[in-house]
Amino acid sequence: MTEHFIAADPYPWPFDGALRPDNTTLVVIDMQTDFCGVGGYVDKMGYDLSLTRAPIGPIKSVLAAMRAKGYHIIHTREGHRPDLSDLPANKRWRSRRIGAGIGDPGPCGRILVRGEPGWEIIEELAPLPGEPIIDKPGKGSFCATDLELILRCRGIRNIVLAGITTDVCVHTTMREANDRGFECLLLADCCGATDPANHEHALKMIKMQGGVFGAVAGSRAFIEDLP
Ligand code: C5J
Repeated sequence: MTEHFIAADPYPWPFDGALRPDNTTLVVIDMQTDFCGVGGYVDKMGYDLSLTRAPIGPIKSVLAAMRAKGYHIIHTREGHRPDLSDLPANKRWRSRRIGAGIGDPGPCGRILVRGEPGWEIIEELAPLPGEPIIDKPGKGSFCATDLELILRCRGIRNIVLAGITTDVCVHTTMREANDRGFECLLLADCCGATDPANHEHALKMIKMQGGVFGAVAGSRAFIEDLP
């Protein structure tokens, strides 16, 4: 079978050139109002929204390119049940310390609670019918979800990661996926963190040890190289 590679750092991705629409998915992580919209969780914590909004345009372009070529697309949302039965006490306590208590009322409804306006994926990146949405109570997309089952059922082994935040939910998901044997590529300009240095350091961590968690590419090179 023909081999295809994306120009990536620290190695052309995927490692074996087995890149096809049937075995590869984009996972768009937590592009919710709570993480990049006015009045959401990240805004309530006082962070600069331009950092978590920066990837919206690049993700839009990658979504269009991958949808056009028939690749799998999966979305995730971080959030908790309305009765907060899946919210660990320490997670709630920490969020309240910084003035954005998970489960408490805010300008976009109860913060990080399923079904509330702030928890919704932003309109610009709305999932299309048929694209699975993974609801996760934690930072990693594999913990307490059916993501791995869906990937295995579809025969997916390559994962392209986009979304927010680079250093928290995207990185945790990449590490979880890597340990399960998935071949991962993070698109640098399709991610953003609440701190620019954390974003850069998160990228550097991936590239150590020959690509300890996978590889990193830019969306433009990715779209150009995508078979
Ligand atoms: C955070 C996330 N940062 N989606 N969640 O709490 O990265």
